[in-house]
Amino acid sequence: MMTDLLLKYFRTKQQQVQSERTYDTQCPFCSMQCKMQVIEQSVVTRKRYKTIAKDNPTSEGRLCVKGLNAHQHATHRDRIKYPLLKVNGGFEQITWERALAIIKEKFEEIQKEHGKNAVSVYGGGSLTNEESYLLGKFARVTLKTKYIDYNGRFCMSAAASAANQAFGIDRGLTNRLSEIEETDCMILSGTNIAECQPTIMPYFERAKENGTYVIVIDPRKTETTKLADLHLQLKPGTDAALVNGLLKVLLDEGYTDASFIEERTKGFKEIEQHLSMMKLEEISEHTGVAIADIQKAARVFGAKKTGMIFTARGVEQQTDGYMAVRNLLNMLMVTGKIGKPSCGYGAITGQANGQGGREHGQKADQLPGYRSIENEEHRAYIANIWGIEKEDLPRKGVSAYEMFEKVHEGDIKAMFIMGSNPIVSNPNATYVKEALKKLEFLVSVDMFISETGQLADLILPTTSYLEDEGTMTNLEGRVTLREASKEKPGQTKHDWEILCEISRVMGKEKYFSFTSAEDIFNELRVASRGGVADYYGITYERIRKNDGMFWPCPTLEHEGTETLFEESFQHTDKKGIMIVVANESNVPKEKASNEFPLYLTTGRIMSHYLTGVQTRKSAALAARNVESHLQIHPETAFKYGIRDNMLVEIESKRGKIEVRSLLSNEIRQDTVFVPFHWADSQNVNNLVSKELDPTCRMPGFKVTTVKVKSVHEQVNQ
Ligand SMILES: Nc1nc2c(c(=O)[nH]1)N[C@H]1C(S)=C(S)[C@@H](COP(=O)(O)OP(=O)(O)OC[C@H]3O[C@@H](n4cnc5c(=O)[nH]c(N)nc54)[C@H](O)[C@@H]3O)O[C@H]1N2
Ligand SMILES: Nc1nc2c(c(=O)[nH]1)N[C@H]1C(S)=C(S)[C@@H](COP(=O)(O)OP(=O)(O)OC[C@H]3O[C@@H](n4cnc5c(=O)[nH]c(N)nc54)[C@H](O)[C@@H]3O)O[C@H]1N2
Ligand code: SF4
Ligand SMILES: [Mo]
Repeated sequence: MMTDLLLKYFRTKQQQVQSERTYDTQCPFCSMQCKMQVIEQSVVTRKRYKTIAKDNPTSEGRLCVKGLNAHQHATHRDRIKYPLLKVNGGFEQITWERALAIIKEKFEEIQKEHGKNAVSVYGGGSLTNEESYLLGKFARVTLKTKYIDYNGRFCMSAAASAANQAFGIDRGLTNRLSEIEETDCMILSGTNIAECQPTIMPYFERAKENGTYVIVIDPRKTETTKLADLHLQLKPGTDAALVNGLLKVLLDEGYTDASFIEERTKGFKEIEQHLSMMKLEEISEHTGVAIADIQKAARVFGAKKTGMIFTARGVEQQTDGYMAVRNLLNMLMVTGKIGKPSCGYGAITGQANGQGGREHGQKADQLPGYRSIENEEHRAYIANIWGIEKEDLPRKGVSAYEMFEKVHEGDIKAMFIMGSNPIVSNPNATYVKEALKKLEFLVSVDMFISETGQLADLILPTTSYLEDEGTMTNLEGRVTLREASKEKPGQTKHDWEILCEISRVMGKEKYFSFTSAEDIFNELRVASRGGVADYYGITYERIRKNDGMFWPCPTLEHEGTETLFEESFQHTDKKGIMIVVANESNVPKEKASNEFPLYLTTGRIMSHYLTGVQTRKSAALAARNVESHLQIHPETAFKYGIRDNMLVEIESKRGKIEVRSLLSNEIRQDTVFVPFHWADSQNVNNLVSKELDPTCRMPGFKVTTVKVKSVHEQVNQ
């Protein structure tokens, strides 16, 4: 009796929390950048974590399942905590001193033999603004290479180029989130917000409650398309043509805003002429959308007083993604539904810092503040801030995927990757893997040994969203401050510290003498001053005080700009530019054939994030989906002898993968869908073609033609 009581007493004692600490931070995943608090409880020798939401103006105190479980990867035992060197095919722990010495030696040796451009840099949209800025500076000042690009090329490049060309500025949302609730009509094209930015949903749900008419364009039914009053379930890759159909109805039936077109835009005449030759029958045939539905969508959008258009990767990740988005922007301009309350455009940004990461210089052709590396004035301004000669600034390089072509061609011999897993995220992945193997020296800076890391010669351990402080710019264009304060695990270093230390050993210390993220931000502010993405008036103190600040914000007195284009567009003549868009891409898309009869489209599911390196480590998230799947219509499955939950081989011209079938009525019969969160034999990018959009260099992730067969049958044959 006594022993039982004693045991009980000790057990309760053990279970008691010995101490509790809290860390305020932001979710590391999507562009909503939900604010959160991670609670760490120490119980005897073990630590337990849980995440709770924190109120803020964007996510209004909500978190989705990924955010709630993000601590599971950040505190996972697989986090790398020391520099790792590849020795005889395995990794050995080494000191930072040795790692830095190796980097210096290899980079210098390769550059001496093959020129400065033989070393390349590859960044990512998870990096803070400070780190994105510094990575660009590191490439241009420390390495003096022109070869730098980042994973945002696969993410925001089509929408960004389209908005830049049409409006003169690329900021995800042109107006406030709250205006969504008040708009009369909206078009959601190729965006699955319910699974990809779940905490934004209440804005759209409230719009529905207020009577907003919702038109969605997606080849699949998703949680998002449930919002729809009208779903245009088009054939993948035919958005540009579909929008021509919508425009044609708008023009033919007089839904245009003549005074807006006249006063605020250019290019209408050419569009009018172009559309006069088009036939709705042909568009309907090409897109698979009924004429009546095209007419209905156009008539409702045209007739309503206010309207907004949202796009994401469905319409953008195409070899004519730039043009397809331009056509949707044409629609806003002909109807005068931009620059007014509850009217506007939203490119739903993807990654945590997908917005800020595309503004401050990790792009091949870009300098901070959205400046151009080919513009002499811009070069002079940045060279002056950096204290170098303008002539020493490299020129523009090539896009992310094209860097791997340069590796195959022998121009690039080394690569420094910070925050990306290109083997899984690039199209034509087998070719990319071969390129990475070909490199003389590959460095991966990551929290984990990713699939790309496995091929690296050196892996440098970085910090996570719990430890690394810095600013991020969310999907609204609001600059937020991630006040991460947890102590760094093991010998990890922040990305910005790593860049400073490599620059130091390579003799460039004076350009990288930063002691904090805020220090870097203060240089970024000046570097961005006068640029399109002007952050000069934003300081850490002002961000804290105002719950984030919108750019452009040119002075310390300026309040920040929530709504764009109220008076004029950003081009020097203040006009918005419309252009004629062809029904079909200049870069031909694959067409279903006898050999490859189905369209494959790729994308995301709720519980995993991008190449899955982080979310596959989280027990709670992995449990929801342990492996990839092929979403296929039951009739199509029947035709190919595929039953539910069966291993299926999917083959394109470029390769094969094997995933399990998931029969579903929610997809077109000529189309299948596979998420891209898994690697190796489930890496769907082994199937995707290398063709790029000629304007923005976006790959066509959303259309590949494939054949499918059950693996089981094959064995029996
Ligand atoms: N859960 C989760 N959330 C995420 C991410 C994640 O990996 N997982 N990633 C983040 C990032 S980086 C990004 S970029 C965003 C992406 O967010 P989204 O772009 O919304 O996500 P996707 O699943 O890639 O594609 C969206 C939709 O496009 C549809 N689609 C496919 N082909 C076509 C087409 O030809 N035309 C049209 N109109 N639609 C088509 C798909 O059926 C899909 O429903 O999500 C962010 N949020
Ligand atoms: N088929 C197909 N392919 C696609 C897409 C698609 O829809 N279909 N979408 C594309 C899109 S939109 C995107 S954004 C890309 C993304 O593709 P990737 O760039 O490969 O993105 P992640 O999977 O996030 O890889 C990030 C890596 O960086 C690490 N990491 C995370 N945070 C940090 C950090 O702060 N610092 C450092 N140093 N490392 C960090 C992670 O552990 C992970 O290994 O994929 C693209 N590829
Ligand atoms: S994944 Fe996006 S919506 Fe979900 S908690 Fe993180 S930031 Fe918020
Ligand atoms: Mo993305």
